[in-house]
Order: sequence, then structure tokens, then C-alpha cells
Amino acid sequence: KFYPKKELTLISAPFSGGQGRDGVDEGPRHLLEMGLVNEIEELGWKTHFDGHLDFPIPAEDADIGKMKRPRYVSNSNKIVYEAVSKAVKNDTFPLTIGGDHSIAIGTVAGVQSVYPNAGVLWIDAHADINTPESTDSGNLHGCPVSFLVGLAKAQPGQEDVFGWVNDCLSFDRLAYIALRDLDVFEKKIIKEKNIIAYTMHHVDKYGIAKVVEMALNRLDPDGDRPIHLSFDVDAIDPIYAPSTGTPVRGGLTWREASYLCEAVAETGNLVAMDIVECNPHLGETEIAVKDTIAVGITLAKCALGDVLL
Ligand code: B3U
Ligand code: MN
Ligand code: MN
Repeated sequence: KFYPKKELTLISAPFSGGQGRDGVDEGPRHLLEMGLVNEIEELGWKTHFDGHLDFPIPAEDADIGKMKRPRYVSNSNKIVYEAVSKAVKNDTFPLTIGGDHSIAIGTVAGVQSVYPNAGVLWIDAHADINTPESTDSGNLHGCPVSFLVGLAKAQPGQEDVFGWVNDCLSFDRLAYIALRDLDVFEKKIIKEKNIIAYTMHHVDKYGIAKVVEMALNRLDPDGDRPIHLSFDVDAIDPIYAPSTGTPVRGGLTWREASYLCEAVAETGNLVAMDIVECNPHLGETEIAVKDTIAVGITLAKCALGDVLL
């Protein structure tokens, strides 16, 4: 239904300003070097790639409240937003590779600008829904969802650097899978707003196939909504994807993660995908890094129809 021409725009967002660890901005280069484009093209997707996005560092970027590097994160996300919305408008599937998960402010807002009823499947160990007030770390990769759903509001007298994001996503068009490391505020808001959320407890209880089915049924009851898959590799167990900034034990297996992407591909409604938080500086061994990058490539392939006959 979507993208009948099977054309894809690869958007490289080598951005690490949403958290404190160097290296996550090297994720895209490693994904490319390991053959991402080739693998995608072998699945029949004509792939456009214009090079890595460039994110200028602002001369002045003092904290705003607890937020670290707010202008850098906001300005960079405007660039991601433009690239993603342009790709969708050109009838090409935007595959955005990060970079840390703060770049999903731009990817989700960009997809929503063209498909304002799209649902977002957020696959992550974390809910990334802290507000600028609730965050303990001040890292904006823990906050992107709060901007998208309109929970984050500039305080009186504060510079409103994220004002442009404009609550583009409603709570009922967001679904989480693989959660297992939530802050107190995040748990509270998920319950209060009745957000669709499947934790690893649900994956254990029902199995991944049932969980994906339930999540999709609630996110897209009539089966006609465009779906944006935002995949944080820390959703996957660190046994398989160790090279990431905030690994949490007890995550998805390689097959569960692959199945999830395949099942979303099967709906025919997938319109965009993000793969974020691969940090090649963080592997204990070269094999650990390679495994993590290989997982990223596998997720993209599964979501783009590999394994479906
Ligand atoms: N919830 C914590 C930890 C965290 C969120 N996202 C990641 N880590 N990757 C925070 O900093 O907001
Ligand atoms: Mn995340
Ligand atoms: Mn995460």
C-alpha cells in the first residue's frame, strides 16, 4: 500500500548530544561499512543516500533547567525533521540510523507532518518519556517522547527551544514494547495516560508474537494506520547487542527482535523506521561491536520484508 515503488531514503544522523557518551555518532558509519545499503538493495529497495547529516554545534548552549545541550539537540532535530519529511513527501521510505534516541523527536515529527494519523511503535528498554522537569540525568535521549506528546512545556521565563515540536503525537498513537527500566515518573504517566505498554514481563507471559499482535491491534484497530517503528537497540538483550550506552539485562532475544520487525513488515503499513543507540566505542571486544552492528542491519532487513515469502 505504502511506497509501491520500493524506494528508500537512508538518513544518517550521527548525533550523540542527547546523552553523555562519545561514539554513538559513529553508529551510522559502522552500519554502512558493514554493508547496510547492499543488504537493503538486495531486498529490492532502491536506496537513496546523500551522505551523513551535519549537525553544527551551537557556540552557546547553557543548560535550560536540567536539560543538557538543549539547543544542539533541538537544532539537530530540525535538520532530521526536514530530511525525514522530505523523504516521505518524495514517496520514499525513511530509514534513519542514529545516533542517540533524541533524534526521534525529528523522525517522529517528520513522519507525523505527512501522515498525521501514523502510530509509533517505540521498542526500547526505556520509555524515553521523561520531561525536562522529571529527568534525573538531564540527557535528552531519555525525553523525546515527552516533547512529541506535548508533556514537555517550557517553564515561564525559559527559552522555548523545543516549541517547534508542537505535540504532534496523541497518547493513543504510541505503543511500547520491551520496557524494563522505567523511572518513577515514567511509570506514573504511562498508567495515568493509559499508554499502550508491553514490558518484558508481558513478553515472558504471552510470547513476542502475541505481544506484537496485541500492540498493533490497539495502536491500529482498523489495520489501516501508517506505522512508524522506532527501534532502540537496547531493547535487545546485551548478550546480542552489547555496544550501547545504557544496556539493561533481560531484553529481547535476537529472534524476538527479528520477529517483531517481520510482523510489522507483514502489516504492509510500515512507513518509517529508526535504528538508534548503536555505540561502536562501547564494545568490550571487536566481536561485541560487530554483533551489535549486525543486529542493527538484521532489524532493518526484517522490517523491510526479508524472511517474508
Ligand atoms: N530514564 C533514564 C535512563 C535512560 C533513558 N533512556 C536511556 N537511558 N537510554 C533517563 O536518563 O531519562
Ligand atoms: Mn531509547
Ligand atoms: Mn533505551
